Amino acid sequence: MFSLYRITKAKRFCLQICARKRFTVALITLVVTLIILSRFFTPAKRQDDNSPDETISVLEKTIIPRQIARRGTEKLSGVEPLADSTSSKLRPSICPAVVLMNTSKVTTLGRYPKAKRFLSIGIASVARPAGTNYFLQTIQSLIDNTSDMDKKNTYIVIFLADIAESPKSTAKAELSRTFSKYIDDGLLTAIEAYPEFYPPLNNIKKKYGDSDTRRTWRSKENVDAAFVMCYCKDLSQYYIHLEDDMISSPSFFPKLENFIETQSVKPWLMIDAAIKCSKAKVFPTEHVENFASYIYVLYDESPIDWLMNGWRKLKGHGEIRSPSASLFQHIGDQSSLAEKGFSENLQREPFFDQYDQKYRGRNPPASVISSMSSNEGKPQDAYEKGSGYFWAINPRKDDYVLIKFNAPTVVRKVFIDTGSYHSRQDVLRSGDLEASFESTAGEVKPSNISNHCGEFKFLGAFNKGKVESSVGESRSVICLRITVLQNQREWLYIREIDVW
Ligand SMILES: *[C@@H]1O[C@H](CO)[C@@H](O)[C@H](O)[C@H]1NC(C)=O
Ligand SMILES: *[C@@H]1O[C@H](CO)[C@@H](O)[C@H](O)[C@H]1NC(C)=O
Ligand SMILES: CC(=O)N[C@H]1CO[C@H](CO)[C@@H](O)[C@@H]1O
Repeated sequence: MFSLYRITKAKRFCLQICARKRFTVALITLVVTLIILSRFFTPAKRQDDNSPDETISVLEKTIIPRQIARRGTEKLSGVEPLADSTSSKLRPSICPAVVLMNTSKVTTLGRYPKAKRFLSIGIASVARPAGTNYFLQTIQSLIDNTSDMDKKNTYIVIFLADIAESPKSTAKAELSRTFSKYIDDGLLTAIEAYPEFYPPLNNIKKKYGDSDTRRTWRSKENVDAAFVMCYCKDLSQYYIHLEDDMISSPSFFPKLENFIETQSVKPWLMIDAAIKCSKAKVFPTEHVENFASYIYVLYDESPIDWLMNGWRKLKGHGEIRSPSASLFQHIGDQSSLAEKGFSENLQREPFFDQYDQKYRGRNPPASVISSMSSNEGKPQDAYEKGSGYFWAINPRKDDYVLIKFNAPTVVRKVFIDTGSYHSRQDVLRSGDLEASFESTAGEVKPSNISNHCGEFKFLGAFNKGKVESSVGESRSVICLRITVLQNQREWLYIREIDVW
């Protein structure tokens, strides 16, 4: 009885406790739900003060302009109308409305493009100390190294990002004087921002031991990048974010096109068209607006290259993808940040893709074979148009790569480059380039390396993994041969065989 009473009491006690527990859980759930719902139904509080959440208020302010922007783009003309690629999924964005970008306040030289192209190149430029500038050279090189056909599929947008008026006027005068034809053609556009776009740039929080001026400089660089990205986000399929002190590789457009086509891992967020200095990033434009918003929000946290790599990692695309040689080379020795001063040979690309015979189609038809076995690629790949290469295992003395022309051909010059970003050490340490010629009598002496090339004559020795040789013979060449002169521990990455 006693025990029964005890049990019943205990049970009742438990019931009370449990009921109270259940009530508490229900109450907490209700409160949490209410809090969550209230977030949706009450207007978010404005934050006009300098609270750390300033960026959120910026986002709120820009969602509305974005909706206007969308309406503004509905009636575009052109073959392929410009359209907001993410219009079905509204995401917070810091990008100003297209209607605003398409005013003389922002588009100050040239015009806001009408039709979508393959590529847009965005360059943010600020004046450097002592009047040094590189952007004219950068634009000149982009123009010179793009074929007329590819020019019709490209936009170059230069953002004059100084706050002060006078450097912008000087830059505009120089651009008009040098490139008026391309501005009129719609290839080149110069843009400017308006002060409201910029969050506070002074008293940036202390970090990394950077000086005040450096913190301001790197923070502004992030906002500058966001602005030009916003401008370009709807202009093309792919976007390159380029610094204002770079030159391009010859035929960089088809090279880039080829590199994009051959991406084996899809989708991708960002690829590096130059490695050493994070100064030429390529994005599919559907990611550009998100990326611009991301660097804008974190503008005072880190330098732009850290943010770029951070984004890649956060998105689970940590792997850096790059062509085996850079398509852009850094030329600026004088930073726009005065305290960085002048630095000689800073951040030069060790593997800059300086040649383009493959892309210009001179490499005459030939079959390419090798005595070495392959880690990746075939010997032919290093010779054919495209970003292919031949990565050979264990080069030994007397190993060779043999190029036999389908028909004997007069050769003016040969260039061969070995090594790459993917295998920096794998250059030909010791090797010769040779050629065999059609003899005047027409007879061909067979040599040991079959294929009936005839006797070989020395053209040049490899130096730092490269050889360039003018042939200087009027006789037609039957074969070219790369011969390995010494065993080497490193493998051999043959990236480029160009024949003029
Ligand atoms: C930009 O403005 C011009 C002139 O007002 C107009 O003709 C053009 O359609 C506009 N372009 C876009 C993309 O809004
Ligand atoms: C051809 O090969 C043989 C044996 O493999 C060698 O003794 C000879 O020197 C080679 N001749 C030439 C021209 O390389
Ligand atoms: C092949 C070609 O046109 N190359 C040009 C690339 O750009 C540089 C800089 O403007 C020129 O010097 C090259 O001639």
